[in-house]
Amino acid sequence: MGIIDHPMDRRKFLRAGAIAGVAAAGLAGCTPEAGTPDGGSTDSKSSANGDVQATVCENDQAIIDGLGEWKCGLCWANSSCGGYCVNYRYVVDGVVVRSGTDNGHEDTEETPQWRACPRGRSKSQNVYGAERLRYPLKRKNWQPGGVDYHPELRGKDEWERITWEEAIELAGGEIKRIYDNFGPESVLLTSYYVVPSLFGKLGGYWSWEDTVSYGSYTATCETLGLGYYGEPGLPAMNDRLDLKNAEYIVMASGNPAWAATGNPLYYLQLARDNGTQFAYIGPSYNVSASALDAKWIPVRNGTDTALWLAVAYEMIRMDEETGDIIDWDFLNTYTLGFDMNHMPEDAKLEECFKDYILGEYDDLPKTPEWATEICGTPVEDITWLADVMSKKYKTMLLHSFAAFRTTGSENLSQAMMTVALMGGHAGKSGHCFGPGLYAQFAANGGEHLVRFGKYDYIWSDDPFSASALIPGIKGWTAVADGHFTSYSNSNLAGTTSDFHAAEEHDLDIRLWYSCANNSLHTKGNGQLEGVRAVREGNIECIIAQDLLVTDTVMFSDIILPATTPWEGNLDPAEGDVMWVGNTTAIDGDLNGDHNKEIFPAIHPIIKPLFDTKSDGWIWRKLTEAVGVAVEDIFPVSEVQFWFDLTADATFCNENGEWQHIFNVTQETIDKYGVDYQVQTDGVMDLEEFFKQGYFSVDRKLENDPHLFIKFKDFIDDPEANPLTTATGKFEIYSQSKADGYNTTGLSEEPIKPYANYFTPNNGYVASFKNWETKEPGDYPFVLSQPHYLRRAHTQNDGSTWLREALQNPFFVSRPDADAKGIKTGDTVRVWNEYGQILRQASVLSSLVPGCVALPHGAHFDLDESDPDNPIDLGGSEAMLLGPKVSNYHYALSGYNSTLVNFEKYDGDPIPHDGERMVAHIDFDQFDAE
Ligand SMILES: Nc1nc2c(c(=O)[nH]1)N[C@H]1C(S)=C(S)[C@@H](COP(=O)(O)OP(=O)(O)OC[C@H]3O[C@@H](n4cnc5c(=O)[nH]c(N)nc54)[C@H](O)[C@@H]3O)O[C@H]1N2
Ligand SMILES: Nc1nc2c(c(=O)[nH]1)N[C@H]1C(S)=C(S)[C@@H](COP(=O)(O)OP(=O)(O)OC[C@H]3O[C@@H](n4cnc5c(=O)[nH]c(N)nc54)[C@H](O)[C@@H]3O)O[C@H]1N2
Ligand SMILES: [Mo]
Repeated sequence: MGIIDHPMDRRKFLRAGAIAGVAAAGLAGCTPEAGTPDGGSTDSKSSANGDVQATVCENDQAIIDGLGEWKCGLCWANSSCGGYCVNYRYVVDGVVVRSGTDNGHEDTEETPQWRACPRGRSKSQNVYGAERLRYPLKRKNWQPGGVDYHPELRGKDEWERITWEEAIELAGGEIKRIYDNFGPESVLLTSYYVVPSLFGKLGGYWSWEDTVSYGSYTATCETLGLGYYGEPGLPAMNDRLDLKNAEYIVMASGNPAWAATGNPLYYLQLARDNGTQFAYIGPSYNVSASALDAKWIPVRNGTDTALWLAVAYEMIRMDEETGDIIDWDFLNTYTLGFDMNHMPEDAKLEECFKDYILGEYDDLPKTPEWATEICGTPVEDITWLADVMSKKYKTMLLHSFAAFRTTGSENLSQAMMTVALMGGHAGKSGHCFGPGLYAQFAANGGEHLVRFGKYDYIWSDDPFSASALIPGIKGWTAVADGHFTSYSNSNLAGTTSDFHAAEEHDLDIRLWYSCANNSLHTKGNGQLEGVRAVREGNIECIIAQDLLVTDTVMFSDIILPATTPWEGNLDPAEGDVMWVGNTTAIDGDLNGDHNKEIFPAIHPIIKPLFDTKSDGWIWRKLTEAVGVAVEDIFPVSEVQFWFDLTADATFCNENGEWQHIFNVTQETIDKYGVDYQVQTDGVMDLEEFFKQGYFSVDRKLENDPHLFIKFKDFIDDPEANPLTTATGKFEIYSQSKADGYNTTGLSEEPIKPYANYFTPNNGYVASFKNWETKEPGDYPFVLSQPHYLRRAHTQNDGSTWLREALQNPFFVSRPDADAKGIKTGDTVRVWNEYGQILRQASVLSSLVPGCVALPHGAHFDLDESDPDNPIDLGGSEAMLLGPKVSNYHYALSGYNSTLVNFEKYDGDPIPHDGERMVAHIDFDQFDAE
């Protein structure tokens, strides 16, 4: 049986969720009667004997009677999926009993309803559900002091409930002891959230980075001219109102219907309804492609570079025949390195992209026939794509970063950029290229039209470790082995110019602090290497501060349960104050769609539940406990922080000026007891805004002052508005790209300054024992790890509603399934040299044969009954991820080029996810205390 809890009886599972809500709410007494009165969602309720039935509860009646109030209770899932969608919660007597979204006004192109997705709408399952952390806990056999801490029991020990006083004393004591005894070099802090700078004040800490979301894309943004505005490739594309001006939208990876929910798919559908034609390039014909009636151009995951080089070949060939394919004027004005007549001054190599494609240097023209053997795309599709990318059409080439999260994709950004520029698709209405299908940037480019008020003072300090960076994909191995090789000294948001030759470093981690993060799952092979690191490495203390039971929490020593962004007070007299700092909305200044045009209300809607405390409270107490002056870390109160962030927010008005959104009266200032000046230059009363839940910027279908066209400034006047590159132009030949990559010394064969093809170390071609004879290797299937509708990473995995609605299957193509006698629903075993999992198969006709997929983020449920051969029953993709380094990029997160094998499982079939529990701590046992 798995160490993380046994598959749980469905009744008990549902009861756990219901009881949590009831216990917190003091609401009880469901009567088994008719269904729910509206389209909203409610918790499944259980009757006393645990049977699940359709019921009308007191809260249903409360809704019918209008006893509660709709409040704006946002989704904090992960800003990356589309930002803070507008979610309303019906609150009765301090309990959320229904969820709804923005539907109070007409849905129009200029003012769409800002709708939420299934995850946002089922957030109450996170707040009240079975996987909610309720009390501070300590692992039974762990003792402070670094002697008696039994790391070998991590993940299988029992838990003890402790008070907050004890929790702060233990955690603060360990932080102080380890900093004093071992120094900052022994501390690992993992978080993507805004963490107060306490650890910075103590001297710093290690963090580690791999390329996470962006894959190889980030490294070359600035060197090629792709744009960088806090995040790679930003602004991602033209404004949403320009989508319909494109004749073709070519989607190269991405799946906004699952991974950018909110409005992006709606914007794309409006363009389709207006006549824009779509193509989708990817290993599967996913729901976004089908919702847009896109033409499917199949490609094996991890092989897109070959496809784009062949598209370039076809464009050159066809242009020679017809003369209307390549926009030569455009290339000659805005780019360097396409042909030998337009080389950059810093070029060290006398080679250009065009001659490379034609095979001048290696006798290998990059023809569709050459490419198809690698990428599997039919030759005629490559030719079709070359025509669509030509200068004859207004074309947008939009992508997410899925294809960049593959090994060997180092030249993909340059290959796609080159093709887009050959057709002249930049800087004009209807034309663009960039990451315009990626999550929060999807389908709506341009700078944000709303900005948060001031919040600078809470940003965390940089880690001390500026001299060396632990590559994240090998991070756990480094902790376990006490050693790592560094290839860069600044984080990977930078460029290849930060890369350096291999440097060896020792590592001795004694404290791991995880805040709002699940690195034991989401970093490298957390499941095997991570578990090895926490059980066999030197870590004396693991502190996990979270809302939910995560894989990391399960393997920690001290659990600090935080309030969700729904919980808290704004008046200290009423109890604990909310902490606005960890809400990912703060990223909203940089993040996409919804936050581009709407400003969400962040305020508490219910009181703190169970024995949880806000992140701000926890950090303050720890600060005191380790003897650092609280004012040094928190210069203002929580309420002041929240107020400044909100009241001082601005928007871009019709004249392009930044103006306050809100009017703030003295009454409001007095009400919250904050230090603020009366504000009269806004357009909406602050209290009104809290009721409405959001503010949105007016858009117009004609002459919209905010209509954004990416690269327009540069295209209109390249001299006055040069790009970030060494030459100020798009670099189809980039000396700095090549020099940066080649400094790592990882490959003997240097990468070229233009987008050349090299065989990736991992993925399809590497899967063969013999490529010439096509003799397959041990792991002949290429796995991608889609970001799944059911979850935001590992968050929501414990939601009963979503588990019942959506399985977490292993996707297989029909021919591959047939060959192995597998049908949808069959249990399959999937394995590679790193690990093995069990899952139900979902057999698809819309997947390229040889390609398989497993959704990212299922909590692991490791069955260690055979200690040498553990198997994961939860279907965690982290189990299959190896710490393989890419050809030139030492920290490229190659999730989507993972190699596996699979077979029909001959043991007992695994139950449906709706019938089994995830990683779980039985909090019921502590409820009475
Ligand atoms: N529901 C939900 N939404 C999320 C998230 C989540 O966990 N859940 N996470 C958010 C975050 S942080 C991120 S980084 C984004 C990720 O969002 P994306 O970067 O778009 O990644 P995916 O959604 O995994 O993949 C999208 C599509 O790309 C295709 N694809 C995979 N590999 C390749 C390839 O090599 N080539 C091509 N052409 N296509 C490929 C897949 O078939 C899939 O249909 O999602 C964000 N949105
Ligand atoms: N194998 C594989 N690994 C991957 C990926 C993949 O595709 N395949 N994708 C990668 C990508 S793109 C990303 S972005 C990362 C994401 O990696 P993580 O950020 O580690 O993933 P999450 O599961 O979102 O973990 C965030 C945690 O923060 C908690 N949390 C949320 N809000 C708060 C708060 O206000 N306070 C506190 N204290 N906690 C809070 C949540 O409950 C959750 O447990 O995963 C990466 N890892
Ligand atoms: Mo991500």
